Amino acid sequence: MHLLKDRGFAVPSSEVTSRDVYEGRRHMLKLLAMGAAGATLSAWAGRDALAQSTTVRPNKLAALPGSRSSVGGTMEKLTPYQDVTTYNNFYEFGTDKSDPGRNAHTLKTRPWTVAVEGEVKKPKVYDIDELIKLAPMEERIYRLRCVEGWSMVVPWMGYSMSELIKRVEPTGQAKYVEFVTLADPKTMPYVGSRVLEWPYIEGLRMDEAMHPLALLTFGLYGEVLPNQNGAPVRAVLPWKYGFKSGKSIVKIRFVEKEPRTSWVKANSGEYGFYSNVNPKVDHPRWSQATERRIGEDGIFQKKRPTLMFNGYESQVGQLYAGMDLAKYF
Ligand SMILES: Nc1nc2c(c(=O)[nH]1)N[C@H]1C(S)=C(S)[C@@H](COP(=O)(O)O)O[C@H]1N2
Ligand SMILES: [Mo]
Repeated sequence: MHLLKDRGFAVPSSEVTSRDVYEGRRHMLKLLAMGAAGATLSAWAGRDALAQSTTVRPNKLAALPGSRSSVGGTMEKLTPYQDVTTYNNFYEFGTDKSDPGRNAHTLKTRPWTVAVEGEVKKPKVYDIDELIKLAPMEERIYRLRCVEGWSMVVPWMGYSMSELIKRVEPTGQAKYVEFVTLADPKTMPYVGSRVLEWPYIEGLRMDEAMHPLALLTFGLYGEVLPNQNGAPVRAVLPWKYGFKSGKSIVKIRFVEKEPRTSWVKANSGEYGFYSNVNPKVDHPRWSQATERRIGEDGIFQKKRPTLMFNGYESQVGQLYAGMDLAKYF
């Protein structure tokens, strides 16, 4: 495995796109899968070494084992790793897109527990390393559309939230799920600022949380989540605006009433509980009809049309049948 790492590549790293590298790693994954018995830890380490040798990685992160999923797959070009990890919203670490990438190194992701409680027959405090192994991890390539008008395509790693939900056995009273994320003033410089009420709280209706697309996410690009992307565990809900996908989750509560989420508390006229991506329902201060793909910037770069439910209408449309989406925005 040393050989791989030390040999390097003739092409300068700047000329190798993350996509190329990632395709290479995928190919290697396929080879490993074909000789499944040989897919040992050292092989995983080798795969990682290959990736390390061809991209500039600010942090060396552990590889996550997982298989490719057909759920929500898109053929669109992946947003480069560099952009995914340096252009972020994570207000606990600052309101500038570059703040989380610069500040989130202070976040301590071990030890870490996630308390699953409320209207469930089997409440439990999960250690993060137990949660990671709860169900087989899959890679899901999802678009993430921020309410601010930009989007990314990211290969996330995780498993459907339903895997966790069915294990804790919600009671008949469980109508909604609330996600509470970490609010630690010692490691998060903006907790205490007035931009939002802390902790950052998000929520879903039960049937939304049970939808197979709803991903409990532990990694991206085959590695554990960088802190700025919500380590060690976050939600990714690809048909909803990005702010619904809470980062660095510490508590999952099953409740009877619709949770009061941080953004609804901050401005209920601008942000609703549902926040489904919808090009026909504008934000009071801007249009939601188009979006800018991160990594494709340039003065001549055309904006992309925003798709209903961010392109996942055939999968999730039924959840909202008969609902007035302008009212329940
Ligand atoms: N805890 C927490 N989670 C959060 C946020 C935040 O500020 N705090 N920002 C949200 C917003 S607005 C978006 S667009 C996505 C961005 O995720 P990414 O940085 O991994 O692209 O995270 C969401 N999750
Ligand atoms: Mo966002």
